[in-house]
Amino acid sequence: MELDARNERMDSTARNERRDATDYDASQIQVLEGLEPVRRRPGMYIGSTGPRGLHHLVNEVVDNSVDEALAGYCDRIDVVIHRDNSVSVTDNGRGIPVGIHPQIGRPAVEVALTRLHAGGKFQSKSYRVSGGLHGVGVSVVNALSEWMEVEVRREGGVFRQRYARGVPTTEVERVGDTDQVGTRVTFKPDPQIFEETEFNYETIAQRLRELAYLNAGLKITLQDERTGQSEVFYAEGGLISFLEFVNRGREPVHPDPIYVRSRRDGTEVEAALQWTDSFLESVYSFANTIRTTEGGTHETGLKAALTRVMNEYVRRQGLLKEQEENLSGEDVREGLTAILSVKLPDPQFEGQTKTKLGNTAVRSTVEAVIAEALTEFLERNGGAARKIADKAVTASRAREAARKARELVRRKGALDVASLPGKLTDCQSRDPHESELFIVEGDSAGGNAKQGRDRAFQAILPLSGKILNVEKARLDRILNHEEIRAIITAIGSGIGEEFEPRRMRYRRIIIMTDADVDGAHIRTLLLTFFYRYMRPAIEEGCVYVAQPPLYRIVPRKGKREARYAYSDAERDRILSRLGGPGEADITRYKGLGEMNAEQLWETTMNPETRTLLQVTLEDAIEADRIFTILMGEKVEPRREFIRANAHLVRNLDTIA
Ligand code: 0RA
Repeated sequence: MELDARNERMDSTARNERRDATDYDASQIQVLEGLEPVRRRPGMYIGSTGPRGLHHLVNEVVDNSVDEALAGYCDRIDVVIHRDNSVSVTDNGRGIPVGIHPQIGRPAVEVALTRLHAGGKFQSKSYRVSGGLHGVGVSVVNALSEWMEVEVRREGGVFRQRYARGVPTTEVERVGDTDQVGTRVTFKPDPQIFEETEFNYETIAQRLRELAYLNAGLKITLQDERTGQSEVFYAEGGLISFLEFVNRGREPVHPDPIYVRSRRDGTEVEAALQWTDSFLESVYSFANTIRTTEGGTHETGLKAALTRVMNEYVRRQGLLKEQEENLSGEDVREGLTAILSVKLPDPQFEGQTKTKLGNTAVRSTVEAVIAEALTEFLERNGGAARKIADKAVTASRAREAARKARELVRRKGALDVASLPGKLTDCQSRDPHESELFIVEGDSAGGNAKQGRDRAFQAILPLSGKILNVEKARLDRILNHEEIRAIITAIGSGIGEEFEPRRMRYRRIIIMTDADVDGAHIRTLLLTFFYRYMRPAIEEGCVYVAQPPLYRIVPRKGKREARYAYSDAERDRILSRLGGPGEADITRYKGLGEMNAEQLWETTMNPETRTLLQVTLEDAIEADRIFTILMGEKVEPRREFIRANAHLVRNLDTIA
């Protein structure tokens, strides 16, 4: 959508300026009060004023356009990040109504953008996304923006209104004619509110990609005017494309995914399923395009259907012995990748993070749809059915073996704190909240860390052997691996479904590896282990990556006090401050072992001076996919990935 005529735009700007100064009346003061609470307590509405909250503004505006798409009126959304970090979201929906709101006596678009929760009252309610952090309305974004501009095309006209920090600075003005329809919202986040106002391309791209998968046929574009980067997100295959994206790097057990899309009792159920040779399950569910991380009734329905239908199948085929127990849900889901998306009126979001679907009726609806689709698939695809069933039966028997192995290990006390691994040098404190565990690559670096540490609260666990790739091993093998067992025992809070964050002996677990390829590999293996078997530790922000310096720089003149650089850019900055490269001696650290104990403490371990990267799961799907690509069996995608993302950890993490 282009602006219709340039001189029209200039005219209206001139008019607006006059109005800014004079046209304030009582109703606008009231509007201001309407959004005051949002500016006073932004966290209540958008979660935080950090990077997450900042990006939430974009999601919020985009969600409104997606609602228009869900209602069937819009098939295109264009997102532009401008040079000044303002963002435009343009859709070709019906356009926010501009007529006078009968109760309030102001144009509806103004009401929607300046009153709290006003948005939801207008738009066709049936599919309004109304849970979690989403659905708070564009007015919240308006309140938290230095300025906002809305441009509506409908009823033959182009209408525009501008705002500053949620307060209109112009009337809703008709600025041109058009035969198009749609809405464009442009906003610039308020630096008075946000710690940082710079948008991250990848963060925005990930959500838009996900939205395109969840809305087959919806075309979303992203353009970054700061860098010239741009992308088109469009998935004709919808969830099947999504599944293929997640499963890249995994070896499917059967070639064609199981796909169903069905509308029943007012709920649309869409699912794509495929088993792979992985030992892990990846189930991703969504309700009205919101990721339901905590699951809920739709996910329960899916799982119930899978377990029931697969048990019926293996019994009918005689694949389980009479006396053998039924397959458990976990057995059936081993290696399964499933994407489930439901769309329903009035979704109820519950749970700690409001990402658990609560609508009771959805459970049986989803169960029925999935059971029917899976039964039909198994009947029609004998070969695939047999492979899926064999995998579940093998999983069931292996799980029984793992249970016995775990029991044996437990009976021997190998996972108890009482039998702390000999290699662990523990700290004096018993208070997890002040205790830190450094997992250190190599015995020599481990030795330095032991000498350099503050024994009051820092424990050291050196790793000498190789770390098992947990992506390729079942639990029984993982539990028999010495290095992994040392980690489990030292942390002391169990693993997998029995993991209890409250029993963790350290609330900070710090991975400290060399800044080379081997170090990166060990770090990825460790992160994979935490991700797969101690995920709550990551979710609760307890896992960190240490940042040893890359360079030691000693000036040739003056006091010759050493400086440390953690990146090439920092090295160059320090050098230019010292007067150029000839003015200092530079050492490049290839490994932790090259630092002495004192240097290690000063640069990497001392809480006063160190930098830690906190590992977060901003986007579990992306993390899952990346872990699989990096750790899985398929070599081709791995190469491709490493080429595309040279600095991998930073892609998974946000900086603390
Ligand atoms: C209220 C009513 C109608 C559409 C919208 C709101 C609407 C809101 C947004 C926000 C971003 N894009 C949007 N597109 C539409 C429907 C009014 C009618 O019946 O024409």
